[in-house]
Amino acid sequence: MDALALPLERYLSDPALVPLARKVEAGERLTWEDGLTLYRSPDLNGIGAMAHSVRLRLHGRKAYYVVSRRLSYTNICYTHCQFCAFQAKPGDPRAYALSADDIIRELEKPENAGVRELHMTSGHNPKLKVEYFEDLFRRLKARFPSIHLKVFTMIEMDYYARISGLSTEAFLDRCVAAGLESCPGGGAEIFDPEIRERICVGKKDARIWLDTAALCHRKGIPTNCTMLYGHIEEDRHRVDHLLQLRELQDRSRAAGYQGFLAFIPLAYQNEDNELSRTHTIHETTGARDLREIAVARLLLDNIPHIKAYWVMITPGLAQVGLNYGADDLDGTVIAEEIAHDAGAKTPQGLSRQDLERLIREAGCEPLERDNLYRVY
Ligand code: V47
Repeated sequence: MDALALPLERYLSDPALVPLARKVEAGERLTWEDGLTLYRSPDLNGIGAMAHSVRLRLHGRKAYYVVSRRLSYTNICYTHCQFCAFQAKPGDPRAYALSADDIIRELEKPENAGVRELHMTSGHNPKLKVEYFEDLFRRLKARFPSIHLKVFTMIEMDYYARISGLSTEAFLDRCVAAGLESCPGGGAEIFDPEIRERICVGKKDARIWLDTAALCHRKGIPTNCTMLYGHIEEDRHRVDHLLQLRELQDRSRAAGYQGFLAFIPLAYQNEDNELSRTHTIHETTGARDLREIAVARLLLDNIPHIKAYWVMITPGLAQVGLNYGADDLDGTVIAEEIAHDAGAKTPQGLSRQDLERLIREAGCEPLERDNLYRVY
């Protein structure tokens, strides 16, 4: 069954959702107020059904995954994000910075055979300049030509350009010439300035994140986008964040660029970080995580893919997310640090077989993809 029987109203128990269901059915865009209604309605299954109908319209029962490897070239970070347990200051016994040789040696290990995407995000380490990245990317591409290089959050790109004494555009051009192919969606957190000031004081603001993403899109570099939820933000901050992403995607698309490929809701992991030491913040719950996936599918009508990131919400819930608006389980991951340092209890990686079983048991068709969603 590749469509839900209409009208969508039949799946709702909350009358406040009926006008939204009519818009979803007609392919009309949801508004700011609709976003708040989605966050406040008790009818999670109704919201899930609406999101699932959009997902079925866009992707049928296809569910994507990628054979990927996470790798952070350094955890040394001069920015102070209160939610982050991964960062280390120089002198900290945990602090590290990997050379190109270290990274190549790591990727040569047998467990990385078959990796098609190298996803690298890291700290803001003032010792790493553009020459480090050019050398790294060139050598990686020479040694592993078929591995796609997906590197830098928008905030990292801005940081490494500045400390290299370059404009972001010049930095990006040099990295692309050396082999950079796309960018992950991290670093967005929550765009609202007051919340940002409280969870990542001093981190570059929403404008920098959005402008850098727009620049990547203009240069033909696709990016992803994220939102960190489940800490001290409120419903209105999440609606605002999602609509700012939608607005940028409208502009990138209108100018003929691919823009954002996927949105990933990131559930706040609350261990070993300053934010959870200074505030009482409970782990997100399954209902909360499913709602984020569904709301994203409904509001982000111009972003093709929604990922259910099993590392942060567990493989079982990510699997359910495939029926709540998500069409992508991200990937094998292999060695994740950022969420696990902050308390994630999920496995370090999943095999291709694990991912395919999760997808099939959710009633979907597993498809191994590359970074641009071309199927192998
Ligand atoms: O940038 C940091 C966030 C991001 C915590 O693009 C935290 O395909 C939760 O960007 N709890 C890294 N989140 C992860 C990321 C990502 C993940 C999956 C897929 C893609 C993609 C991108 O994680 C960071 C930051 O925003 N983060 N600390 C924490 N305690």
